[in-house]
Amino acid sequence: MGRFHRHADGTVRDDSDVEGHDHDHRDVGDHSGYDSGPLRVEVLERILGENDRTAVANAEDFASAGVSVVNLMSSPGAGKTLLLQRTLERIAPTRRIGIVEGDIETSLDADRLTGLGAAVSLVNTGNGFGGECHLDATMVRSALPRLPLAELDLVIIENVGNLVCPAEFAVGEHARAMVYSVTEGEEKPLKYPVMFRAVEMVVVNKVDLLPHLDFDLDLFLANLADVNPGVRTVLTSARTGEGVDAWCAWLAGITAG
Ligand SMILES: Nc1nc2c(ncn2[C@@H]2O[C@H](COP(=O)(O)OP(=O)(O)O)[C@@H](O)[C@H]2O)c(=O)[nH]1
Ligand SMILES: [Mg+2]
Repeated sequence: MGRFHRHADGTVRDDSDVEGHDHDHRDVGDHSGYDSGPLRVEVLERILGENDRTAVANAEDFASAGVSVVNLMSSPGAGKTLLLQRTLERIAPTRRIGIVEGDIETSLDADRLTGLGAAVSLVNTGNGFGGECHLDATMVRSALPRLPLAELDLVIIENVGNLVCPAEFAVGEHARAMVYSVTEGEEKPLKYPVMFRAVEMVVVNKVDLLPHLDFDLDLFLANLADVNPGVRTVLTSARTGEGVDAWCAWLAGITAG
């Protein structure tokens, strides 16, 4: 697997129905600036085609287990793991939760999520997956035998921290969400539109820090609406717990259908 990524060229990619993709007309970006352009496009098409076939296999396994699956993405440090700790404290007593924890190296985050009532399966992309900056469908598939899938209600995938690459790989999930920290600035939806368009929910986290920042929340929300009109948002502080119930209510509405 090489480090090939589709470029943010303004096109919208909807992976919510991975079976509906037209594999023969994939948007693989403009590689004409490279001498190796045609080769790059061919390799990229094959990588993405293989990924989508595996994503369909994952989706079939999720369907037969009757489990809902959310792909949670963000920049490094936006607060995915702390939000998931708060989430498990609230919902693991009443729902059977599995976590796929994606990191390049270490079990640090998987360790933080262990002991909170969820089954946790770690994928280190540095261990056999070339140290990739995202989870693809094959990596998620490698994590599934370590989860009691048929006994679970909901699987949450904590993707590798990265604001670009994870959005480009469907993994068979039913919904996609991202955590965005108010420390990241107002303009990132405009600079990283592929990620912000790929999700149905943006968790705007670390709102406890707002009094100490010059972050313009209204401007951020306007930029977000420019690239993804109608996307759901919830304001949270994973530190104080503010807004986490609203996030959990959204999670409860995700169905495997
Ligand atoms: N003040 C504040 N800090 C937070 C919040 N959420 C996460 N953090 C901190 O941000 C850092 C990164 O959080 P982490 O959950 O590891 O982010 P991840 O890399 O997206 O999984 C840690 O020091 C967290 O304690 C929040 O809502 N408010
Ligand atoms: Mg984390």
